[in-house]
Order: sequence, then C-alpha cells, then structure tokens
Amino acid sequence: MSFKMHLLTSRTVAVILPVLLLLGMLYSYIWRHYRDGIFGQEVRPADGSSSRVDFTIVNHWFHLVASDYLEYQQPSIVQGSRTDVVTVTPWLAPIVWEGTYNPELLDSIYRPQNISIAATVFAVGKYTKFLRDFLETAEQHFFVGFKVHVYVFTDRPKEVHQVKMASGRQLTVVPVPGSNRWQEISARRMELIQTLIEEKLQNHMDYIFCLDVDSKFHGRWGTESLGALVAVIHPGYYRDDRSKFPYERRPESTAYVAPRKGDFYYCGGAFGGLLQEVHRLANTCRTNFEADAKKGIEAAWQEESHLNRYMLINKPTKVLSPEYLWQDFKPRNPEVRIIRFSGVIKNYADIRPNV
Ligand code: 5GW
Ligand code: MN
Repeated sequence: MSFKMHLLTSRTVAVILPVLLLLGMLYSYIWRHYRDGIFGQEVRPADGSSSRVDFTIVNHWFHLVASDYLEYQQPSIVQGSRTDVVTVTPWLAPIVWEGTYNPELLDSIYRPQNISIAATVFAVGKYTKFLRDFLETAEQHFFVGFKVHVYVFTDRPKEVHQVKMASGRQLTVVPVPGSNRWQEISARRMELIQTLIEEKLQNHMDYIFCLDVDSKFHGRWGTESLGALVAVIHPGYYRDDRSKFPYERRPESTAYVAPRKGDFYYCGGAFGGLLQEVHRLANTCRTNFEADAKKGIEAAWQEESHLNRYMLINKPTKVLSPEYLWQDFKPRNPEVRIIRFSGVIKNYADIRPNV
C-alpha cells in the first residue's frame, strides 16, 4: 500500500514539475514583453537617456481599418503617380509627396479611431505677431475635421489673438518667462515639450506636432503625416550632397555627425509623431543640449542640430517632403506641387531680441 502511494506521488511529481516549469517560462515570457513595450510601455532608446514615463497608448498605427463602402482609384505597383521624386527611404519609411496618397481613404481610416492631435507653438517676445496668421490658417488646413489641441507657449499671453475654432478644436495658452537669449528659448523649447507631454498630454492625446510660429498653412496637412516618429525635410538642402548639410561637425558636441554620415537634413521648425516617441526625442535633445552647454559648446543650429543627430540614429518612420515646410522667400521647385506650410519672410532686426 505504502509502496503504491510512493509510486503515485513520484508520478504526480513527474507531471507537475514540467507543468510548473512551463508555466514559469510562460510567465517570464509575457512579463518581459509587457515590460519591453508590446503593450505600449517603455522601450529603451537607442540613443540618449531613457524615459521614466509610462504610456498606455493604444497603437492605432498598427491596425488600419478601411470602410467597406468607400470607392477609390485603384493603386498600382508598376505605375507610380510620382516618378520625379523618391517616395520611400532606404529603411522603408514613406516620404510624403502630393500625389502619393489618397486623402479621403486616409481620413476614412483615421476618423473612426477618434484620434487627437496636439500642436505646440512658441511665441516668445515679438514673435507673438505671427500667432494670428498661424492659428487662423491652421484652422483652415491642419487636421481639419479632427480633434486638435493647440498649445501656445508665450511670455505675452495678452497678445494671443482669439481665433474662432471649430468644435473639437481648442487652444491653451501656457505662460512662460521671456528671454533675450535665443539659446535659452531654444533649449527650453524641448524641455517644455517634454514636460507638457508628461503633465498634460499623456493618455489624452495620441499624436503631437511641434511647429515654428513664423509660418502659415497654405494647403492640407492631415492624416497622411501621421507616424510614430515624423521628420520634415528642410527645403534648403534636399538637392545637396550630405557633405554640404549644416550638421554639427565638431566631435566634441553630442550633436556631431561625421562627414560621410547622414540621410537627409531635417527641419527644426516642424517634427512630431506619437507622444512617447516625441517625448523621447525632446528628452534626449534637451539632455544633449545641456551636456554640450556644460562644456561650453553650442551646436551649429542649436536644437535643429540635435534633432538631426537624433533622427540619424532613431530613423523617422515617416518623412515629410519639403511641401511641409517651405520658405516664402524661396521660389517653388517643380517637384513641389503644393506648398502646405511655409515660413514667412521676416525682418530679423524687427523681431529678434538684441543678443
Ligand atoms: C529666434 C532667433 C533669435 C532670437 C530669438 C528667436 C525667437 C524664436 C524668439 O525670440 N521668440 C520665439 O518665439 N522663437 C520661436 O522659435 C518661434 O516659435 C520661432 O518660430 C522658433 C524658431 O525661431 P525662428 O523661426 O526665428 O528660426 P528660423 O530658423 O525659422 O528663422
Ligand atoms: Mn522659423
């Protein structure tokens, strides 16, 4: 009897042990993936400091549901609508040009997802004079029909023009201290974007775009621009060899880009993406900016240099063509069929503080 019992228990143990082992492995497998970001948690950055913020973002991005009823032009894989420009990067991120996408199709995919888009814009000192045109044209062209929340950072809240906004769209003025030093404004931009995401946007917004105020919208800027990490190609250098890009070239700087490196030269005046991606970008650029400052180094084009260094390592998942940030003084090149957003001509002596 006792011998039989002994046999039974050892057999039970032989079954239970492997089952327990399997369960343990399954648990640690699930936990590791949970921690590593499958469910939208922190992922360790490739470049720069790690972010301490937890995001519980639903990644709409990965699941595109189209309407069964919409009819649209048949796409082709042998006849491109744009053969005069390159529409994909070597890491297979789309480069957005007019004619490469169907706006109705894209909107029909994103509208049911009820996405919300935050936009930040800085108007410190005399730059408040650009706000009215910026905000009014944003109403006409920037994510029309979608939930948009514009955050205006300014030291002159009284000068923020009241703009009529469509329902679902709103504006918040965030008071910031003034400064006569551009370096300070520039450095603080990334810091304020980082804090805004941490304190106000997390779990409320899906995407964010950070834009220069000295610009106006002239054409659609919408769902075609959405991506995890979005960069805009600078209109001034896109036909040039990368050796001519105005990257930071001193190895002592954290923004350093070596001579034979670099994909495109991106704008500091417009970038965006998912909250967690832009948070990491802002955090990294600010940390690097401060590390440089401690050594008495200021990168060639301040935050734009740091942004370019960041995007070289952390490849953007969507690249916007120079249609998305042109400059009014620059004649339009033929490949640019539409100018969507463009920097206005400004009188530097008139608006910039004396430094
Ligand atoms: C910019 C240059 C020198 C000194 C101060 C400034 C400045 C920039 C300022 O006094 N106030 C301010 O709000 N800015 C913000 O930084 C604006 O949002 C502006 O669009 C952005 C970038 O500066 P920009 O537009 O003068 O730079 P560029 O390269 O587009 O000409
Ligand atoms: Mn500008």
